[in-house]
Amino acid sequence: SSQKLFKVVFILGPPGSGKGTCCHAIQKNHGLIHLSAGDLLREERQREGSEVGALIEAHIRNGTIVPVEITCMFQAMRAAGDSAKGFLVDGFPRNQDNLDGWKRQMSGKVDEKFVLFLTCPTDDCIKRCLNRGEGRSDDNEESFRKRIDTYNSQTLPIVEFYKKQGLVREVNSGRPIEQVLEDVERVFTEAGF
Ligand code: UP5
Ligand code: MG
Repeated sequence: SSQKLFKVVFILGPPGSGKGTCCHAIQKNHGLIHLSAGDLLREERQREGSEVGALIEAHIRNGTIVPVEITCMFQAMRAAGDSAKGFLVDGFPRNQDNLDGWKRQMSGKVDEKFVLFLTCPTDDCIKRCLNRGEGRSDDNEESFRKRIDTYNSQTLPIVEFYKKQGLVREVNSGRPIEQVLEDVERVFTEAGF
């Protein structure tokens, strides 16, 4: 068909592993549009008149994953439109429900380039989250533990799914940021971005 495919790179990794930080750098240098699933949910939670704000907040605090119908990813991609060179999809898909919803909505419309998979020791991740200072309601020890449990049980199997397709590019993000970004840049350059 003549329909233009959206180029997509997924960014996955544990809470606090540096997904957002890496996306900011890549967005700047490569003209890709950064869509953080978590940021989109936090925006919807703050929106006046939102009917799902309380539900989103409950999931965020509890480190659980909202039903894919509530995830704002698809609308955000559509809103960005045809001018986009490609998308950095940060923190999505995180579980089988997300992946099923993604396939339903997006198959035939996207060119999945690769998954940037950030790995970072849990001890470093928790320190980063507790020191972030943005007032996030999930940046406390109890919520962090729940986020990491959800990540291990539900998100890692999604990384495995993409690994079987040969699409996973792993970068150790438990290092100084300059070193992390150097490797991340290389992954994007090698992929033709
Ligand atoms: N930092 C970054 N890199 C560093 C480095 N190399 N050295 C030292 N410090 C570094 O980084 C975290 C902090 O570490 C920052 O202060 C940074 O400066 C520093 P950041 O880039 O923000 O890490 P990131 O991986 O983006 O961490 P985040 O906390 O955003 O990850 P989560 O996956 O936990 O959060 P997200 O916003 O994606 O999701 C939040 C919740 O929303 C989920 O738990 C879930 O409840 C819900 N959600 C859904 O339900 N569905 C979705 O599809 C998405 C989210
Ligand atoms: Mg983030």
